[in-house]
Amino acid sequence: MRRLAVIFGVLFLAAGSACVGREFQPAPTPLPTVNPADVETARIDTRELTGYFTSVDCLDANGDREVRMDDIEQQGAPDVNLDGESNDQDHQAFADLDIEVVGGGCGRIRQSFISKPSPPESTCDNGRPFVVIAGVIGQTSGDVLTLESGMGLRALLADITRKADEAALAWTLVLATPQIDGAAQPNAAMEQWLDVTLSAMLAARPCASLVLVGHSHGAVMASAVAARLEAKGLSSRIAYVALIDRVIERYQGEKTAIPEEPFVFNAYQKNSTPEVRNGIPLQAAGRHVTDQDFSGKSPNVATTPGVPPPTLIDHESIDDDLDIRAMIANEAIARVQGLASR
Ligand SMILES: [Ca+2]
Ligand SMILES: [Ca+2]
Ligand SMILES: [Ca+2]
Repeated sequence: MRRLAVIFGVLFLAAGSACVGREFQPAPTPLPTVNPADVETARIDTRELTGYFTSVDCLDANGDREVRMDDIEQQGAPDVNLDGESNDQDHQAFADLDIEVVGGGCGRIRQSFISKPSPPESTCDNGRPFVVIAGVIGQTSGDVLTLESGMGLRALLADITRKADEAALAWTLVLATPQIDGAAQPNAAMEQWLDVTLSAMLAARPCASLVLVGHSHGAVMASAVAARLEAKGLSSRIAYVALIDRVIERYQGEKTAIPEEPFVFNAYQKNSTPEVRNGIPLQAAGRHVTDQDFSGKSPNVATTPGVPPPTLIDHESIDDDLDIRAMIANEAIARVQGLASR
């Protein structure tokens, strides 16, 4: 019943945004925001994962246009310690949170998804290494609930979870957009949100490491968040960062920070027009960055019947490429295993 209601809601919202425009604004409908009890299913490529979605701008419970810890205490916190409930330990993680929102009703856009751990009972006590697999989709994709958005990045995340299963690693998946719609500074707000939630997840599980991947603006977010975590002394917990065609055009958060210590794979291409839609080498001297230019590569992507793939890889297809996805998934899990065996 709940699922039906969600599907109906999505159809309604899709119809509303496409046809109704500004003349008619339906009354704000409360969304399930962070409560881990509001478990839903997310389709991540061919995997169906249970977890819950967050609409960060909808968390301003007291309506003062700031999302802070006192709001989180009223609304329930994301289950960042992954024990299956929203409790005080989760609330404490948000002690320094301060996200300014535009106000006037929340935007009903779901900006992040956190899956339940797999396997569910995994803790650091059982000796099994744990990895937080976090991915940020590209800028044009509004809602992480929408199946049509960020398909390549979702498929990459599914690849990484399958590799983690093969390697007998426990994991949790985090999927996010590169902006919090409804925040005064959408990109910077998500940098803060992911910083807080991911560092809390790592703090709650001393055996956990982090894999962070992103495409387009999601890649800018991934590098910015990795740099923030490093500034908190967490660089030894970051197993691997993969940036896929990192495009900074119109990104309004932290565009220049690249972490010093973690391994960063920067995959880019130069075939798209205009030129600002191409990734660039980071040439981050002194850092553990590997730049790789895939401009000469024919895309190895699933095709729609009757629609030929582009001759050369471009900004839209680079995240879908099966070869690049396999490279990243293999390297990510190898790095996690390398950290775990230290
Ligand atoms: Ca507030
Ligand atoms: Ca909890
Ligand atoms: Ca794509």
